[in-house]
Amino acid sequence: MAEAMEKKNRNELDIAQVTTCRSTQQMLRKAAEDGVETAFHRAADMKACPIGADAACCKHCGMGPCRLSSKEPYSKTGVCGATIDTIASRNFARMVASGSASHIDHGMSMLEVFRGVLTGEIKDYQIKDEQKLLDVAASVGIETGGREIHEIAEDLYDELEKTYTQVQGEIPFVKRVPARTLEKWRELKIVPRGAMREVMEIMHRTHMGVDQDYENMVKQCCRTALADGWGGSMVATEISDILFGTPSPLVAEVDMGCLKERHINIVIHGHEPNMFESIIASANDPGLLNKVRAAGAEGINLLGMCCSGTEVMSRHGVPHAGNFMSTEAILITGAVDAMAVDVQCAMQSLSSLSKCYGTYFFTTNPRARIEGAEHIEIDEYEPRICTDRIVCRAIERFKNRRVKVVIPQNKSMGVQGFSQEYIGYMLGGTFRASYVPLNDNIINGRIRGVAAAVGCNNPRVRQDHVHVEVVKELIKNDVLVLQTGCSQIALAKAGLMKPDAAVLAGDGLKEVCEAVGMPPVLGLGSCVDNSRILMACAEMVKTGGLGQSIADLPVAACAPEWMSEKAIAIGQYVVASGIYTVFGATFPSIKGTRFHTFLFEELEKQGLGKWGFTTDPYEMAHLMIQHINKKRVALGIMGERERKLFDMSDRRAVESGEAAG
Ligand code: NFS
Ligand code: SF4
Repeated sequence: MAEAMEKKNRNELDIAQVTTCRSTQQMLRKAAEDGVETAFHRAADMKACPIGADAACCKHCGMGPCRLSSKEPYSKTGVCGATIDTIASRNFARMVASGSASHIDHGMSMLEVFRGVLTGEIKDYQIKDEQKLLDVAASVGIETGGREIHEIAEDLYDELEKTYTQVQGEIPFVKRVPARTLEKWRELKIVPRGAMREVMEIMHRTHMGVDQDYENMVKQCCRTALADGWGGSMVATEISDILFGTPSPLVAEVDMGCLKERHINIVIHGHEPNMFESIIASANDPGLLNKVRAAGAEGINLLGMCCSGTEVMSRHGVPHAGNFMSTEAILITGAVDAMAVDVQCAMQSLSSLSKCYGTYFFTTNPRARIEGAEHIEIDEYEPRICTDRIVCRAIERFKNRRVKVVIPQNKSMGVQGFSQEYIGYMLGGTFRASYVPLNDNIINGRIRGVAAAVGCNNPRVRQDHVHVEVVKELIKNDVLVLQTGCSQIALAKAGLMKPDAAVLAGDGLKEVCEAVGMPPVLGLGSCVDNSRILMACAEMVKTGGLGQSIADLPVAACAPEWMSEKAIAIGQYVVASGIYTVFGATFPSIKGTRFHTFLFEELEKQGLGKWGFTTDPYEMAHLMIQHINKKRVALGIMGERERKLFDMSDRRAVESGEAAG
């Protein structure tokens, strides 16, 4: 800690202004006493680079780097003559490539585990959900009638591998895309061939002197992002369900109050569920539990954070300790005996911060080592070697705890673990799972529409504030909200995943929630589980009455506090799928440039969705609601009273000129 204390005196953080998470607030106060810093401090110290924020710089070759002015008339170009639109679209495309590649590679890892299970080389995991296997196989055209499960599974593996390796044709899961939407993609030539090919092609096109037409670049952004949403991410979700079980609702606890003083606290933070699944087995191993007792601990307390946490909470009810901007704060409790990460969203600072508090910090994935972390690499063929070792090391830390333990006493319970399948059962009944009741309730206006609220935290945004406020405003206006990732955890901490949160909903949505006994906000899991939201939309189109394509649905999406390139990839595939998508925090392009206008207006005119932007949660909610209303009008399902209200708010929007984002 001394080393940290020597750092120059930093501006005092206005703690209540940087986060609304009470546990994180408490830990930030403790951080000040302890003299340690977090991303909140660093964000306050480091002003975001204004040229970078506008995506107006290029370092794609040695003639540059080139910095363009973000002031009109935007006539300045790079040394090679590249315009602001070319440079911004290339920067955007590389974000899409990196974000998509992250989900795609994650999906590939899951598929590799699946292959290992099928060959019998991996014995620690099995096919757990045969029904899901059959459903997924049938959805990509594999014959399932009268065949052995194993045979079907092998065919499914071969088919899904094409998601990655295929060089021509269409990825397998486009078979799940509503016909009209797919037709549109074909017309625009944005149907993904194979994920590897699409990512490779973006890297090629963004090289100096290749694609210098922002419209053409955006096409490849769509194609690559779709290879994520309907490809890599969807494979990750479906294979995880097949191997570890499709989630169905259960009660789970969230927040740092889930830490237990007399237990060995192990936090798993990252994205792939397999390491987590294995450590659950380790934590129940009788031999290891003997060691736990011998160490004087009352047990092992496994906790998740970030997306793998959300995923495993959805499947098994493992408590979730917090979202992205709480991953540093939880170390400040001193209560974490071990934190293990795999891939994505693990800040490098976790390594030095864990040293300050004597927490043992582990990396486990060959792709992601962090200086100062102890690397215990997971071997998918024998995952227990890694996870047993992490448990043993955590026991050692417990015996040698030297710092004072301070556990914030905040904890919230809620219902988690919805899936697109379960939404069908919940509304339609177990024996006739169906989206008819959902569509009916949308058509009769009890539910105005459906919104997805997803994505990260960002230290430049007051933690959880925008997530919580936008969702409250949506449900108040009868919009059913589907959630994943850090956004889901923000709402869970705020208590919105309890069925009695329905009192916060508008009368129509409240009536539906009370009849079914569901919360107005449904958590679907991790960021790759955004593919469940795509499937729910496909199901709504298939069920009928709400138009022919996803773009017709009264649906909108938002990522209020995004920070990662993965979020941009997700936004792009959601837009390409036909959905209006509003981002908060910041947006990597300059309003008024042709590239920006293309993303925010032109894509919709082509029959896809479009982007939107605002940092204000209420404006965000109302941009989404207006869009949902616009779709309701087009579908002819807008009631008279609503139509009048819509006209009024619509006029105001036009007058204030914010409709374009
Ligand atoms: Ni998804 Fe953001 Fe990370 Fe998950 Fe959280 S920060 S894009 S929500 S943990 S990936
Ligand atoms: Fe500058 Fe063009 Fe090179 Fe980019 S590609 S660094 S804009 S010269």
